[in-house]
Order: sequence, then structure tokens, then C-alpha cells
Amino acid sequence: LDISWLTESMAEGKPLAIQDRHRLKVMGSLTLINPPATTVKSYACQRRTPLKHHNTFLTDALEILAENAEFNENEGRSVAFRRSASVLKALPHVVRGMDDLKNLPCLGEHSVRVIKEILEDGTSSEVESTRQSEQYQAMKALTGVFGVGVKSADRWFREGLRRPLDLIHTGQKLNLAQQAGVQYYNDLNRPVTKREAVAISHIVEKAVNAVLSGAIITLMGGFRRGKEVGHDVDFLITHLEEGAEEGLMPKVLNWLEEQGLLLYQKTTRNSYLESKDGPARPPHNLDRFERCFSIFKLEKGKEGSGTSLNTSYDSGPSWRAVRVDLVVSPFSQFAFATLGWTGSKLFERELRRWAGQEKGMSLSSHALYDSKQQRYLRANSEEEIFAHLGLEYIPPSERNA
Ligand code: DCT
Ligand code: MG
Repeated sequence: LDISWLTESMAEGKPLAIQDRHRLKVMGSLTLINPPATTVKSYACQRRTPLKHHNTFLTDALEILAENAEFNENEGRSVAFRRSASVLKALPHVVRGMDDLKNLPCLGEHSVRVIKEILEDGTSSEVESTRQSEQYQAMKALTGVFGVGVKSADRWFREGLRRPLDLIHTGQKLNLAQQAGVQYYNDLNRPVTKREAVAISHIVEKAVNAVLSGAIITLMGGFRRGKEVGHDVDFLITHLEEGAEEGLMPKVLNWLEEQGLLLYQKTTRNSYLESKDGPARPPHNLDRFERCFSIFKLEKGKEGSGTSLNTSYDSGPSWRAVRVDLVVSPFSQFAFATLGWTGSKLFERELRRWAGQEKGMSLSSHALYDSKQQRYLRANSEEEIFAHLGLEYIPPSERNA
């Protein structure tokens, strides 16, 4: 764009000639037509992040480093890589050069270095050596066992264990969850499809309806955000009549048990009491509902719409194991529970950070507390919670941060 006529007039301090004023006006509208490069907001909960995006070649790499930082119990580093990856997921275009990163928030020095290397050489040496490292591979395999966290996996790694079966061969003492984790390792590491999630929904609906009429059962987690596969199936159960949901979980589990549909279950009781707990935010905001971590036995051909023949299983046993999480929430907390259980994990984390740092509020899956007003803010829908937080509403399908 040649604007020498404008700079010359300005340098000479002369008023603009009529035709130059016209040219300036046209330029103004051109600027409107071609707005400056995409602006990206700095909290993930302020952005729309679709499931499919343009930069997987970069985000996969950054997420390996995030995962490895988790294996090393370096949470700060892990979150930094996850935030960088998340910014790239929200971009409406492919990142082709370093210029595309200008003005983007949350990109730390380390992430930028990794991105630069990938853009220039096609791969990052740090990411590749991490991917191939014995520690990363062993930690990935061992934490891939249901019931095994980073601490146990790390201890076993130091003792020379590498694979889930090593836990059995070396006679490690395993709790019930871990025993089930090893037993069903292959199934539980096979992605759960949307079809299978729907089949499980039907089973859960049948179980809940058998013991309480009028309950509302909603599919949460990744499937609510539009994912085609997941590592588990998450359900939130409530009832319009506050209190009717009390005692529901054991009855549902009994029913499932009687039908032979449960391979494993462990329930934690609802421990949230607003009056007692006050606004204090539990470190993990999700662990205070009546919640059941379970493994379902899903029969072949039960997924899909009633067809008994299913070509996706040609061999193997007549059923597969599927991880299912059930959560029961009182209706007054249902909007908060829905928001908290939809994810993604980073989106949730960023919502809580936004609430605390920008609004002086405390958000959990149970409630929203306004510290300035010193009161709880009620909400009957996710939209109302976003409004309380001064955020534009982001639908579940765009919370894939
Ligand atoms: N969640 C969270 N913080 C955690 C764990 C979970 O905010 N530490 C929320 C967000 C998602 C929801 O709970 C369900 O958790 P997951 O099943 O682990 O996540 P997901 O998004 O459903 O992933 P996947 O598709 O692999 O099951
Ligand atoms: Mg899930």
C-alpha cells in the first residue's frame, strides 16, 4: 500500500487535499474489510475451541511435553504447555511461520522454542527424545492402568518395572481398582466409541428408572463436547425434586450388580455441605458429589440400535470392559455440576482461574461464591453461570480447550 502522499502531506503540515481526503476514507474502509491479525483472548474460557482444529501437528507435540511434565510431577510446566497448545487449538488457521505467533497470549519461551523447531525442521528433538525415552513410555503404560497414579507409577519405574504385566510378575501389592485395571488393561485402553457410550446410556437409564422415576440422566465429559471417542463414559444424574436423588447411587449399583453388568465399582459419598464447607474451594473440584468410578461389562451387539450382529467385533470375548463414571447431584447444584463435568479439563481449570483472579469469585462443581458480595450466586443453567462470571456463553462443542 503506497501512502507516500499521506506521509508527505503530514510532514509538510499541509491540510489534505480533497482527493487525498477521499483516498484516506477509502483506506479506512479497507482496514475494516481486512481487520488486523486474529486476536486471541488469554483465558481458555474466553475462547471458542472446536474439537477439530488446524494445528494438531503442533499441539500433539506440546501435549507430549505436558504429559511428561505431569509424569515428573511438575504441574506448573505441564499447565504452561497445555495452555500454549490450547491457544493454537483456537486459531482459525494453520500456523505456518513464527509471524503467525505474534500477539498470541500464553506462549512461553519453551513452547515457542519447540514450535519454532517444528516449523523449521518438521520435528522437535526434545519431543522426539521424550517420546522415545524409557521413562516416558513406562510411565505412560503404568499410569494407563486404571487406579494407578503418577506416584505409584514412578515408584514402580524406579524399581525397574516397565509394563502393566510386570506388576503381576513381580507380585506387587495392588488394591482392588488396580487389580481390575490390570485385568481389563487392553479393553480400558481401547477408545470407547460414541455408539458404545449410547449403549451404556441406555443401560444407565434403565437402571436409574428401575429404582427412581423422573430422574434426569445426562451424558457429560468429552461426549457432551462432541467427541467421537473417549477413555470413559461420564454421567450426571439428578432429579427435579430436591432430595429425591438421595440414596440413589447404592440402589442403581445394586440393580446393575444383579444384572451382572458391573465388573468393578467404588463409590465415594457426597461430602459437600454448603453451610459447613463455605466457599473454600476443594483442590479437586469434582470429588465431593456422590460419585461412582466403575467398570461396566458391555455385551457385544448391545451397542447400536438393537442389531445383534456387529461387525466391529469379529473375535474375542462376547463383551468388553468400559470405564463409566456416575455422579449424582442435587437439582440446586445441577447447573454447576453440568458445567464442571463437561470439561475439557483445561477449560474447567481456566474457568476457576478466571473466577478467582478476574472476578474475586470461587467456582466449583457445586456453587459459585462471590467474595466481594459475600454470598452464593444461584444459577439454573450454564448460561446463567457464564453471565455471573461476565463471560460470553461458550457451548459445550467449543469447550475443547
Ligand atoms: N474434570 C475436571 N478436572 C479433572 C478431571 C475431570 O475438570 N481433574 C472434568 C472435565 C471433564 C469431566 O470432568 C470428565 O473427565 P474425563 O472423563 O477425565 O475427561 P473427558 O473430557 O471426558 O475425556 P475422555 O473423552 O478421555 O473421557
Ligand atoms: Mg470422559
